[in-house]
Amino acid sequence: MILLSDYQPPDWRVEALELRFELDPEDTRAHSRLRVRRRDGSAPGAPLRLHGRDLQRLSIAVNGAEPSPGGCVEDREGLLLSGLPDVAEIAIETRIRPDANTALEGLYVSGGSLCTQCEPEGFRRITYFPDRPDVLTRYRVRLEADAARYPVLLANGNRVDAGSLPEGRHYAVWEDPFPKPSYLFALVAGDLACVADRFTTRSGREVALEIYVEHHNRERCAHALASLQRAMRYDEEAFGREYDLDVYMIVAVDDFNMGAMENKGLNLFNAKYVLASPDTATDDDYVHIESVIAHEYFHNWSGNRVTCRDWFQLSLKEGLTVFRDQEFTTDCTLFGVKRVDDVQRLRAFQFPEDAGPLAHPVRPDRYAEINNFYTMTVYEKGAELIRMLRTLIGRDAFRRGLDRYFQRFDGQAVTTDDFVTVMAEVSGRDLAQFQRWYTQAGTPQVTARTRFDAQAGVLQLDLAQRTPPTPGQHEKDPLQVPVRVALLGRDGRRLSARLGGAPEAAEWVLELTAGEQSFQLRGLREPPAAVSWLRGFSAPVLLEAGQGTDELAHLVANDDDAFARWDAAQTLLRRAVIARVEDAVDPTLEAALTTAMAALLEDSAVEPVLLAALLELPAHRELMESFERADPVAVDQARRAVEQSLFAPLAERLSARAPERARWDDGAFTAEAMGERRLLNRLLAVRVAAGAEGALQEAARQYHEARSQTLAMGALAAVNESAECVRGELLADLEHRYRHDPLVLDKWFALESASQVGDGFARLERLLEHPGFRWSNPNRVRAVLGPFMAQNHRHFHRVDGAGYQRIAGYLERLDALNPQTAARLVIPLTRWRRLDEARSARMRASLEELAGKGLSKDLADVVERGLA
Ligand code: HT7
Ligand code: ZN
Repeated sequence: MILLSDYQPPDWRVEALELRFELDPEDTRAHSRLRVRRRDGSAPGAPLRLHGRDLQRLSIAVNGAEPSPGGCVEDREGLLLSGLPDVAEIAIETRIRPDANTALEGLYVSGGSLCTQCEPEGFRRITYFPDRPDVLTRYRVRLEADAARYPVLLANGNRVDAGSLPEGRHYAVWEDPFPKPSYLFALVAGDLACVADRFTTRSGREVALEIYVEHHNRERCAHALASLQRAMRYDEEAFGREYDLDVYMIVAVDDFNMGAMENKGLNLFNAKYVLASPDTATDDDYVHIESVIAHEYFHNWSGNRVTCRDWFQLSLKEGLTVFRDQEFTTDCTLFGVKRVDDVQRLRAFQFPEDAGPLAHPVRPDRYAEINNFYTMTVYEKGAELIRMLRTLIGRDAFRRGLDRYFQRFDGQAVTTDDFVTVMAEVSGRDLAQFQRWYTQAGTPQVTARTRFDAQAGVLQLDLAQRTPPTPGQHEKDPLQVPVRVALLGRDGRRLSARLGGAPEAAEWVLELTAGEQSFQLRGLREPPAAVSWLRGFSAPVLLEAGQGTDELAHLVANDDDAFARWDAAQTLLRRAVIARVEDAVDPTLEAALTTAMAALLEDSAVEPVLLAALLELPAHRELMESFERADPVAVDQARRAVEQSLFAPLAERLSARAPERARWDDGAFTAEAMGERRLLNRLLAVRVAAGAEGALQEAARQYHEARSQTLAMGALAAVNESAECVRGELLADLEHRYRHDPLVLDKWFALESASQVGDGFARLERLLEHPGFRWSNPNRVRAVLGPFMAQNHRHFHRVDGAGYQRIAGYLERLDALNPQTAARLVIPLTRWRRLDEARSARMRASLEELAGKGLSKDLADVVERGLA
């Protein structure tokens, strides 16, 4: 177990690093030359730790001589060199086999290319080095390879030399002028097409932009390139950050464990987040590509120029960069509905994590395997903390704080405390209590009640907070929670009032800091008809305000805050589903919901994209969190029953509100067109779910006539739970058309594995035998196993436990190839505590059985925490 409290600064600095690679998939030689210097103040005689994993060491020399056996000791971590002078030059030659590397960490083969993934600890699989983020150095890298097989040779920084070598080989030399930690190192060698453009920074520097893909994909890069240019401009305008090298390169690879990687000047991307054309990518894909491209680009400052001191500080770069990419997508692409999408994701994925056995603070204080801490908590909750800081200190101070942070810590490896300290400095606020958000796990539960004194014109708001215990943290302290509120009058407009001594306003941020606290809004001339709570989702909490159906319906009809309006609808919908799960159908509530939805469908002022979100029921994953224990199949059925009962009476209105399909079916990447398509698809799905007459035929027509993939996929998603033959026909057509296009085929895999109709086990087996499926490709494995566990409740949660057993068997097999992917996919099996007793016991048994199988460190870590 690695503990934050054990952190010690490095004893040695690496002043410079030269690397020379003789690249070959079966036998790569890495020659490394490090100049190291004992750090001032380090313990006298402290040895130098060089991490290394699965390396074949061919030679090592210290200042030109082989070290004595006692001076160079090999252990589980790598090499320990002792007796070194204060300055030394270390030369090491290692041999690695990229073609045998199925873990996809370090140097490996994808398609015909050689590529690397070093974050967090992949560099130690390439060569011996102090592989920790607080050791920064300058890299000079020479790549040598067969010229015909690998015409493109890339590494970080700027290319300073290139040329031919005997026997058909060639070389390129790259220098990165910015000191960096080893996790940001990258190299690529391959036969790739380059799609290029330029960007002129605001200070007039010319930057070459280059995207490298397999030759047949060169037509699918335009969106990624345009996204990069938008992100670069946005970072200058919104955050004052400019790019710093002569070239910015992105390489798309098929085999990749995650979304993308921000290596300095040379990003590596999962091809899924680069390639797009209207017929092969949906609007959601376009939006994701844009946001991942932006995210990796933004890391150039938040992560690369200012990096993390240790891996406990991961949220320093990830939380801040997610916040930055969310702002970008809000301002440039999705506007108001972006917050709704983000909160939906947070509630469906981060809240369950924070309430389960894998809960951990945004800044964890211990880990067994750091790969397992790239979580929704570190990323998404981390971004919420940054957002709350901005709410608390104000936009201007926050922006000044960011400038000061980047300036003060440029070229350094720092902590989340350093970040908050700067924000406290620029704002003059005491943020000591705020720091608890970083150290305390769990989602705070906030309750809110109001009392109106009509005579005095005062509304009293009583708030209370409580954070439930999480693994290893039983007692919780109160947090600083910014609760943004407004009041709506009977006419639906906001009311003005005064909070404390502040001037009259129509929106307030209540700062809840104690366990229980009251606030008064004064000067009200009429009783508020509704309280709009937690506007913009001002804090990542579960808020329960005890509002009645009428008050919530008033918010659904009138609230001018998109999030709060949507949230009011979600509260009503959630209540309706919970009532059905508890066998207590609430006809009054369902009728009120139908009336509210009917009014929304008639209201032309509601933007299509928001209307689509308002018509959506809370996700199954989120609903499961409403119960201590639940039968997931029953929750799914209740959810579908509510959808059916709610929308069946609205069939005509739903058709009447549908945007004109032909007009919007062009794949245009504009907020307006994407909003119309989202509404089209939502209305179709709702009509199919409600059993509206002709809806299935309409879906088939939409699929066959679609020019954009958004509408084709919308039609398929709508029919995927239908037992009628139309489902089979459409899916067969998709498979037939795209069986040679892996990214589209993944969508077919996902639809097939998610569907609860027919024999889901037999179908799953067939998918795993499909010629397009490979156990060695994470995208394929995720596409087949992920939706089965997340959506195919009838099969995954079969009462006899057959679904759990099957998945455990697959994961054991996957673990032998790719531990990181196996460790992520096992997470649904750790949720056994939340299931009804029969399923709970069976899921736990499958997890226990898996635990006894001699697993990788990655998978064992999640399984053990899941069982604890
Ligand atoms: N920093 C990169 C992410 C990364 C990652 C993500 C999940 C699992 C393991 C990982 N190793 C590196 C990309 C990013 O956040 O921008
Ligand atoms: Zn990131």
